[in-house]
Amino acid sequence: MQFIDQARIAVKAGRGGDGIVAFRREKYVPAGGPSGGDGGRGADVLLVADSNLQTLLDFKYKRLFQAIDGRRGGPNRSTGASGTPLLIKVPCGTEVRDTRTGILLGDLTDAGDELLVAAGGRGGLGNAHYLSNRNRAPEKFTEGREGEEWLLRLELKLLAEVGIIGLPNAGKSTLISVLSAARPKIADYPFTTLVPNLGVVRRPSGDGTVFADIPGLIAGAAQGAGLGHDFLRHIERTRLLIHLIDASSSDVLGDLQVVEQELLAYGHGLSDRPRLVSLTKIELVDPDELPGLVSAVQEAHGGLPVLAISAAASMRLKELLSAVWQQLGIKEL
Ligand SMILES: Nc1nc2c(ncn2[C@@H]2O[C@H](COP(=O)(O)OP(=O)(O)OP(=O)(O)O)[C@@H](O)[C@H]2O)c(=O)[nH]1
Ligand SMILES: [Mg+2]
Repeated sequence: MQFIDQARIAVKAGRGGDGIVAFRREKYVPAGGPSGGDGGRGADVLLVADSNLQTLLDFKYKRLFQAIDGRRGGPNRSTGASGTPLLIKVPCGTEVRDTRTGILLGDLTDAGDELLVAAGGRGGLGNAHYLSNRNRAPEKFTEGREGEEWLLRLELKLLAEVGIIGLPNAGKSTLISVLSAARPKIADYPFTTLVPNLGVVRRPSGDGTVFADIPGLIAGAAQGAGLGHDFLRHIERTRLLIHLIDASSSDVLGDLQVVEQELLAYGHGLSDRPRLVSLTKIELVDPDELPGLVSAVQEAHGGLPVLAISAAASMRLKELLSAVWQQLGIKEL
């Protein structure tokens, strides 16, 4: 499932260096000719697609990108140094538009794709260029040109990598609201969530992974009950599911089975999709009974690890995320 991540950035290329006025000074040459060199070019700004990035999260913090200016020309016709281009890394799939007109400037699809977004200013000319028969000692030079400056809108279609599933009221929306900046509606009745909510959760490396809070699943959903069929469409492309179960439910094992059963009934390989089963709202459970409950769920879930968390009370969320990163093959720092 997709949603659009957006960022606005300002890019400014470097100004060209000025040309200079200088004259040759050599032994035995009384009046040397003009020798002022040209200014160097200002640095360009380029966007480069990088497969290590998944979201535009970084651009929420840094929005202004300025490339360096070209250097002034030197004596003896030496040209000033040009600025090294400023490369801004963006995720693969980023579309770049001019903010003012909305015109598409480019699409960085594959890793390594580059797009010039602001050209550096040309360097000015030194006086060496202005030598003529009429003027043997020109004092003329030109200034470097300003670099281009643009306001850009970056857009990226994000794929949710992690889907949060479970019965209605399990606490799915609450979980995404504490893990990300998403602010879905949360209420103590079923089917509060009718369309998925997406949130970007920061990885240990600083980049983000998209989580989707999926509408509640009920028995018969595979046949279309509740929001059944939408559900399939939403989670088909996720890589990992977090199956949330309300630990305070009167029938925790029954709740686990209902959802697991529906995954099987859906087919499309959903029941093979890696998933983390997680009991939530654990602060509502008697602490003496919790370990027994966790082992019972673990046993029913084929011995796979079961995490016990509370989104509302912020308990063991770090452990949950560690497990998510591990499952996705993302290294922790
Ligand atoms: N005590 C406690 N209550 C929680 C916790 N997480 C969620 N809740 C409450 O459980 C109720 C349902 O939470 P939601 O996050 O809306 O549940 P949901 O799974 O998104 O529900 P649907 O969208 O209807 O499928 C709300 O009243 C929440 O405040 C928790 O960790 N502890
Ligand atoms: Mg919800």
